[in-house]
Amino acid sequence: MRVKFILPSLIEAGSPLWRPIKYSLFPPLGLATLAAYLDPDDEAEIVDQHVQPLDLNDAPDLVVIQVYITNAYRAYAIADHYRAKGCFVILGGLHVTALPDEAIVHADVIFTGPAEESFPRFLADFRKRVHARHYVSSERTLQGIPPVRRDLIDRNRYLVPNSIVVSRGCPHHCDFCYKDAFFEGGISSYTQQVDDALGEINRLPGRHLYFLDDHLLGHKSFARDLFRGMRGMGRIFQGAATVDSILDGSLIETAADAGLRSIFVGFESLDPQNLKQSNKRQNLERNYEAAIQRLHDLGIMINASFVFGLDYDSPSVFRQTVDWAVKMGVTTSTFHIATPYPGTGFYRRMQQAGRMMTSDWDLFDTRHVTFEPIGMSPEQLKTGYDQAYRDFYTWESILQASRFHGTAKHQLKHFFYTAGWKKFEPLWNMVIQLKKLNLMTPLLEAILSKVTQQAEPQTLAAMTAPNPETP
Ligand code: B12
Repeated sequence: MRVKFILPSLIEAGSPLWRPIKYSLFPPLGLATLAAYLDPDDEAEIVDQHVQPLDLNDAPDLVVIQVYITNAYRAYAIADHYRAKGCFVILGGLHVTALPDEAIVHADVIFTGPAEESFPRFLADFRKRVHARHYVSSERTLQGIPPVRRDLIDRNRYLVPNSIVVSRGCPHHCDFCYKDAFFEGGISSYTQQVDDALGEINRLPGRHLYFLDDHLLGHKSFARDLFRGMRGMGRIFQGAATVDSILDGSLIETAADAGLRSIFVGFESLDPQNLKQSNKRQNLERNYEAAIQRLHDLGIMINASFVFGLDYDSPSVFRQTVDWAVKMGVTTSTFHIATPYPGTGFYRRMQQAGRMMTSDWDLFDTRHVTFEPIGMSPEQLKTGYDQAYRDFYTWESILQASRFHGTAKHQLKHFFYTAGWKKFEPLWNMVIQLKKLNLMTPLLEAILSKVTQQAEPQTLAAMTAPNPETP
């Protein structure tokens, strides 16, 4: 059987918002996970439209398409094309789970929820030609899953070919998060066996790993055993976690010891009323500054996530948030315009209040305003968001945030990471054109490599300050 797995582009290549480096970070792990359930004599290929052209002239026996909200229209068009040619097309992923009735019109079969159990069940049915029209994930487990088909991924095309997930979901229930809808009807947070996760890590070449888990510290005992197992493996890694898990116990030290060097933290809002309304309890009454200090003391860089446009935000939120992030020495910030995703509590609230402004899914990329904010106009929200990005990534802000980091090594590390992400776009584009992006991975490793906080007399400020002796 010839099976073609497709990740349609999340954004039209060449559009003004297209950033090649952003879309060349990670390979399509979900599709490579599914490919592992094929038989050895099946022929499989994965096409990621972010990094390669999609040839539509073939006629595979089975076309498997991953649908996110912002690639939904492209996914449906590709599905319609293949179905018109008589190919069998199946659709799954977050957006299909949120809106199955919309997706089913474009598919022979749809899948809702994670598919580690339903996809192999479908494959068995398909081979017998007795498939159902809609497969719902019934059992939630990662135990005994086959190794991800990384052989189908062209590592040269990605900056972070070693992305990995060892758990699914998260124990919290923020009302803007997709997770509760995606994992509906079963447990919404579960992990691999520690030994399986360590085995997968061992199979990955190189040093650097990026855990794409929603919350890497979400299951304390699992995370502790994982990090203990990773100690001495010589890995350096990045991941995501919540404020409370960083402040709680000594798990974060164990993670740092295992090689954690940079972490994505959902601060989301500096306003407790916004956090409360969004059910982001894990952030409420937590000391953000203490969490940041702890991470910096461990030499862990921070990618802080913030959401704008929640009900208690006024036009001052943008400047306040950027100033705070720069003052705290946050290395990179990811800003989002609050986006009510179908299937979430936030979406239901906005719909009930008649505040949804559009259902053009292309706009649900957290860069456009899709609902009526109440503390400012939609235009203010959009311009304030754009300005926040510009303000955070000025050279002045980058240098100012660097100064927060005690030692020169730390300051340089921060400086190169931030500047590398936002200021060297032409360099990234060139390497992507050459299809040799993974040659840059050692550079990333070098920046992330172990630096402990210790007093060093020379700081970046001193190193970059103009020398009064030179004319
Ligand atoms: C990697 C990633 C990306 C990559 C995407 C490309 C890629 N290579 O995957 C990049 C960096 C480009 C990206 C960008 C963005 N992302 Co993103 N991203 C992720 C992340 C961290 C991991 C995805 C992953 O690999 N998961 C692990 C695999 C195993 O799971 P999976 O992909 O879901 O696949 C499983 C199922 O979905 C299912 N499945 C999937 N497809 C199909 C198809 C069929 C036929 C079947 C049977 C099954 C099936 O089977 C798989 C096994 O169970 C997720 C968070 C997460 N942990 O999932 C966020 C996530 C998907 N991103 C999110 C967001 C918000 C964004 C951005 C909008 C953020 C931003 N403002 O920049 C942008 C999108 C920009 C745009 N224009 O749309 C949200 C999506 C919310 C939503 N409701 O859609 C998520 C869920 C993060 C979050 N917690 O909010 N992202």
